This record gives sequence, structure tokens and C-alpha cells, in this order.
Amino acid sequence: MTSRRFIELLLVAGLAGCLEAKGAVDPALAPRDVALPDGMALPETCTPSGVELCFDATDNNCNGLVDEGCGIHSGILQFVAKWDDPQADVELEVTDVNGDIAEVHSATSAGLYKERNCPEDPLCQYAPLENVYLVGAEPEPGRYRVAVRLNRLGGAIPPLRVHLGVRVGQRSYSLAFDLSPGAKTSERAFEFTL
Ligand SMILES: [Ca+2]
Ligand SMILES: [Ca+2]
Repeated sequence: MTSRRFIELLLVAGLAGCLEAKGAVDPALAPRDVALPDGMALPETCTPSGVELCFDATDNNCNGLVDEGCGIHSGILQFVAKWDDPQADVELEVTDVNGDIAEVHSATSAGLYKERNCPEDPLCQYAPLENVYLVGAEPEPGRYRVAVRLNRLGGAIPPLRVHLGVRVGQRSYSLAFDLSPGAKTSERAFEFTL
């Protein structure tokens, strides 16, 4: 695919609409009882770094939206994992309050939908990321688990830097960490309660 064709696809995706969950966002919606790997913490505040950049899983302009205007779906719950080398097979695994894992092509019982499975999706070659978002406007209360796992390096050189953008309601959070092969180093996960 040419880069022009890729941009055209992005524009079509953006014009297709339905990229933003409808309905008022509860300002009190916030993650509770957050459990993160050792040494990690959810940042208290978002630090703006300029205009929104696409496919970096970061809310650059701190408007509460991650990679908005980039042709990927958004929701009041959203998780975007991005890594640097498209050769690597990285899995964003989000488990909803009912224990269902978000998959491509079908939403979980709690309404989580996965957009793009890498490296299978051709767009991963240009933007290696996976995106999970809530289809509806009302997240189910309960415990959520968000894991990012390195399945296969595929020629990428470890450690693999991963950025995870999280949107919960009106807030966004950015996390960055390294993944490398090994039982203790190939996955990072966090959990929270709504
Ligand atoms: Ca933003
Ligand atoms: Ca961004």
C-alpha cells in the first residue's frame, strides 16, 4: 500500500463518523482501586506537549481524548497500545467486568470492542497499535483488566518500548514501559474498578 493510499484510508475512516461515543460523560467517572505493576503509577495530571499527534497512544493536547482525529474509534472507555516496531506481535488484552476479552469483530457483553489486530491488519505496518473502546455511553460498573503482552519479537530488537493511552470518562492517562521476552518481562497489566 502506498502512503497516499494509507492517508486516503484514514480520511475515509475519519469521514465515516461514529468515531466518538455519543451522550454526556459523567464527570465523576474515574478509575478506583488501581493496581499497576511495581514502580508504575497513573499520572495525576496530563502534561500537554502540543497539538495532537496520531498513533502515539498519547493525549498530546490533554483534551481527554487519545489520538483523536486520526481515524481510530474513541469511547468513554478507551485503551490504545502502540509500539515502535511493526515486526513485533503485541497483544492488547482488555478484560471486561464479566470476564470477557475484547476481540475484533464482536463486542464483549459489557460493550468493549477491539479495533485492529496486529500484525495481521495491513494498517499495522504503518501504525503498529491496537485500540479497544467502549461502544456504548454507559460503562458497566466492576473490575477491568488491561494487559499488554509481547507475543513475538518477529525481528524487533528488545526491549520493545510500548505506550499505553487510557481514557476513562473525561480524563486520559499515559503509561510507557518496556517489554521483552521472558515470563516476568513480556507482559504488563493494570486493573481498575468503575
Ligand atoms: Ca487529545
Ligand atoms: Ca496522540
